[in-house]
Amino acid sequence: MRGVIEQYRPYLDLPDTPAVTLGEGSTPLVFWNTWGASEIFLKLEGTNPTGSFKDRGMTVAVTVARHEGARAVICASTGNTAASAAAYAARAGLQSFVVVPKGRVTQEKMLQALAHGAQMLAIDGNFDQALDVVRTTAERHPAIALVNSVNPWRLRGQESGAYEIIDDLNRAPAALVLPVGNAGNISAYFHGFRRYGRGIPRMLGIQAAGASPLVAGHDFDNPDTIASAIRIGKPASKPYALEAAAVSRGGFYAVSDDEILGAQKELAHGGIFVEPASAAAYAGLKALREQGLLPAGPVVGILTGTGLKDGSTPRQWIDASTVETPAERVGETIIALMEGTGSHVAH
Ligand code: AN7
Repeated sequence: MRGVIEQYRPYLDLPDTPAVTLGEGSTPLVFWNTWGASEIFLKLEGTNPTGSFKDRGMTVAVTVARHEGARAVICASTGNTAASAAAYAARAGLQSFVVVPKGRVTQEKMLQALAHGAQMLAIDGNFDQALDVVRTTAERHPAIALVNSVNPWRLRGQESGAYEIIDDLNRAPAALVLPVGNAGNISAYFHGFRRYGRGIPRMLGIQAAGASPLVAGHDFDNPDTIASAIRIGKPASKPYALEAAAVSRGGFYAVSDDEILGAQKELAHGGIFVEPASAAAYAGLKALREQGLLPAGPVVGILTGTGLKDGSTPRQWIDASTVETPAERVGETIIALMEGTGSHVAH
């Protein structure tokens, strides 16, 4: 694990300064299945050091912040940016401040940020309002670097996902399918493919139906979905995202919370555990397949974060399947379960 900066420094136009890195990037691109003429690959971004794709951009943003003399970093977050910012700030010896929508961030993500020493500030409001607050704060205080994806260095780092896919497939895929919240990632991938100069896939952005401003064509004042990471009603990178979809002949599609949960379960039963926001990408792949909208050739789904970051959602289907049994009856209980006979509860 060399880290994004060492791997791709010539593409990043960075100042000559040591990298703040945790060995992010180089994530697995897993062949999943053949669907008609499409070969489906899934990129497991949950294998990054803090469990999400945010680390690709954070290594670059925090490297530059430290180089420019910042004393602290600040971000608004639905959780993953917070965890990543806190970890990279800790690595760099900087303070971190995280503004979150109160009660709307998973415990696991809060725990991560706090473990790395972040100061958490919870506001009565949603992500979009939190982002407004941190933008104003960073403008007024030059020693505090804003590390949301409105920081161009974040997006430069996230472009590395596109470079890796081309390096792995030895060509650009026919389509890229990814979940969209603030629309930073889809913008970064688009610019990454463009910069790498080996072709641009159709950029297909998936939003949760209750938070789907790019599908509906208007902002959402009260975004609502089980996928808390992408509960965002006013995407900051909207203009870039619209350009990405238009230039690549892609588009934006909405999936329901039920489709997201079904996709999460299907992936888990295939060995891949992701959080609901990431499952939205797979739900999108399935919906596009149904509608005959997947092109022939390699199609890559970006699974943005690990399932361990949101225990609340899958717990509903996990609790039902644990069998209590006396130790001496474990063997016979298993045999009975394998044969599909007998009671699950061997008391
Ligand atoms: C798992 O952490 O916005 O469209 O504050 O955590 O680039 O915003 C997270 C977003 C997809 C959407 N998947 O990416 C935050 C935050 C996961 C995410 C997205 C997020 P963008």
